[in-house]
Amino acid sequence: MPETPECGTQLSQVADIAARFGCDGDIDELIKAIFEAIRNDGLVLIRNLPRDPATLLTLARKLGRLQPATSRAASATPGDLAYWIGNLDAHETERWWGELLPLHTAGANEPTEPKLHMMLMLDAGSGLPDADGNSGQSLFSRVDDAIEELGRVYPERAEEFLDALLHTAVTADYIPYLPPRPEPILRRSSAGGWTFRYWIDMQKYARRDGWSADELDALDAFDAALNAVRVQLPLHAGDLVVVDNHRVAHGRMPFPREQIDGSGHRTPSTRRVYNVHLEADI
Ligand SMILES: O=C(O)CCC(=O)C(=O)O
Ligand SMILES: [Fe+2]
Repeated sequence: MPETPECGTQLSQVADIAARFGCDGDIDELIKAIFEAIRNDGLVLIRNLPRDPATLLTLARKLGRLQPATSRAASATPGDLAYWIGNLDAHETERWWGELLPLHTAGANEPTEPKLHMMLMLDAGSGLPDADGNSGQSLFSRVDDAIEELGRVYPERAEEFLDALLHTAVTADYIPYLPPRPEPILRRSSAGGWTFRYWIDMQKYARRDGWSADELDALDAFDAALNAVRVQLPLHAGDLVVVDNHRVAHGRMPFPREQIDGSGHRTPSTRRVYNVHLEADI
């Protein structure tokens, strides 16, 4: 994955970050630089932001139009942070807490898929890495890289695979009360590039939807390629990642469920990531 701009400053701060981008403290120049990085690389990392939900929303509103958080509290209203920020109350959903979170794109089965997905690392947790060296490192994988990899590994079948993925619909379960959205995984963007939607357990859903053996081969090959080209990025508290959610999947490695302090006292991991979804024209 190409290098991404970084900022080593506090954000009261947006101006300081702008300076780091060589933008002379002009917020509009900063936003332009972020968009350019996302257009080029699909993602951008900004370091050392205040871990403050209001600041996150301020920056988000400069980048696009906020979409309500999927996991928001039912009682939240647009004046509440919980209406816009995901993972505000919970560390993780029960199922993925401490486990590998497979690669996925945000809103892959929702009526509106955000164009931009922002993740602010609030607290990276202080547990030691597990036996395999995992401590919740973030994972990112670009659809373009996966398709290139597919061509390398399956020079004979890549075209057939891409055709299946462009045309075979799959219904990814996510939110039971939303209408199902059976659609293919791969799409061609208007500019001629690739975009995609991807959800955890996609292979299971395709099987349930009755995909043929050849179509399942295509999906298995794509999933393997997506994972083969994924990049691990250990985020620190205050790191913000903005991804083009139509081009880049995200996930994370497992992490220890408990933190152990100097005297052997165990407490649940404090690891916590906020997320925000945006519509944006980039
Ligand atoms: O816990 C994480 O690092 C990522 C969680 C996630 O997928 C999200 O916030 O959208
Ligand atoms: Fe996610």
